[in-house]
Amino acid sequence: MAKSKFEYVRNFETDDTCLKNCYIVVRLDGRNFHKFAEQHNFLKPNDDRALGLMTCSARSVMEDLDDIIISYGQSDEFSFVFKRTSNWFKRRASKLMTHVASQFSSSYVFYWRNYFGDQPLLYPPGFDGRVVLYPSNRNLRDYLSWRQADCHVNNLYNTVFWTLVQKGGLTTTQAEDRLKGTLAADKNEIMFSEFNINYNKEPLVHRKGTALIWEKLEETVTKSVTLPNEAGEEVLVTRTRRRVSAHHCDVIGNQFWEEHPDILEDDN
Ligand code: DGT
Ligand code: MG
Ligand code: MG
Ligand code: MG
Ligand code: MG
Repeated sequence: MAKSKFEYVRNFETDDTCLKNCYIVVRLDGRNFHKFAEQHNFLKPNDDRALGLMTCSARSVMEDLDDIIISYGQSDEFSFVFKRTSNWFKRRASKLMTHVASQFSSSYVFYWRNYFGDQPLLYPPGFDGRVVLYPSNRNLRDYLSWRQADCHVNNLYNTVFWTLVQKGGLTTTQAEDRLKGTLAADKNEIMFSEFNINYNKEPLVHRKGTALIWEKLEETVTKSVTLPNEAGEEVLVTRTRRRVSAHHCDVIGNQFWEEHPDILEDDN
């Protein structure tokens, strides 16, 4: 069929193919969640309903899209890592990012009630997305370490800040002044000596965030087979299923990566 004279407009599309051999990371972040959290009465500093819904939505992204090997989330953000050999949507950055963002956003709304019950969703939340390429395992691990370090720094600050306000009776301005210039050790000390809180015993999900990975499960089931002209027979069948599992642990050190050697592909 002859091409229409309009066909040339296709050439205005730009090539956004992600460089080969690189891990493709898509990071989403809630739009204006400071306000969203206030308006939906999120508990401070951590609302487990909100964190649960984020993780549930990330799970839906991993299960419904191809080639995501690990994802990591904290606060109002989640990062999704596509395997370096992925050829999903010909590695087009805009396709990958928009599929992740839309699947995540629609899941967030779809599953809202499961986590927030009677708290109504007052307006449609949005998430921004970006794509970053990491060419080596070291770079990818450093990326995830960076996000987990961010989780730690923010959670330590928020935990002591809201303790000073909620338990210590300070105003938010007073708590801010009190924490100005303090180091991590000072914050730990304030919580321990004044409120008898050992920060290291605070929930791991708040201190470490959430890593989602694929876990292999060996499943043995009995299956009845009927061969032609024979009586039915019960046989044991072993099959491998995979499912997404959540981990609230350190991803900065080596242990996690040694325990899950399948996540990263070799650098060479
Ligand atoms: P943005 O990302 O530039 O559109 O603006 P925000 O407001 O989303 O800022 P961001 O992403 O830097 O910070 C995340 C906000 O979400 C932060 O203000 C606190 C809020 N948030 C996240 N998780 C929780 C939670 O569990 N409880 C409460 N109270 N707030 C939370
Ligand atoms: Mg921001
Ligand atoms: Mg945000
Ligand atoms: Mg954020
Ligand atoms: Mg289409």
